[in-house]
Amino acid sequence: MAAGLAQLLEGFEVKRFPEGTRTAEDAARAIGCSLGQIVKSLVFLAAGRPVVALISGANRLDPERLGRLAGRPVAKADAETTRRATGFAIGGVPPFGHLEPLAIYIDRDLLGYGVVWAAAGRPDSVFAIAPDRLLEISGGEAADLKLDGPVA
Ligand code: 5CA
Repeated sequence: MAAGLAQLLEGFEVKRFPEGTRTAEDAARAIGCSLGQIVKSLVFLAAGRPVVALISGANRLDPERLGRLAGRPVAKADAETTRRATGFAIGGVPPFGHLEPLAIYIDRDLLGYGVVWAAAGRPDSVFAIAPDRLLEISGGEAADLKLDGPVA
């Protein structure tokens, strides 16, 4: 685990599942929580700059909405760009503790849960966090980001 992330995760319980938590579905199954409680940490290039969208596992990101907030055009980052910007491989990208400080946007639906689960830097590790702490530590902006969500 990267030094920065390890420090940020002090005090949080990191759970490791040998069966893997690479996708939101894998993570929800391993943890035994709802898909909506999984935090997908998706890296996009918005106006050429890497940004992170934290999206509920039950939702899909609407690139149009992200573009309005972060700048257009919006394109999904490939594996190499994701690693270069965050320091982590797809499937293990955490919601904070990235290599460079990145703008972070948080799906408002995540705020409706008492606790959510996010990747802890590896494709087999997750940690639980209250959504208000996720907002605080990530410095992210809560927004309507899901496809077919309420009109902003
Ligand atoms: N550990 C889990 C849940 S905590 C996790 O990291 N889920 S995730 O959704 O944040 O990461 C998987 C996501 O990476 C997929 O939803 C997909 O959007 C993206 N992804 C998977 N493969 C690729 C790829 N080849 N290029 C770009 N993005 C990809």
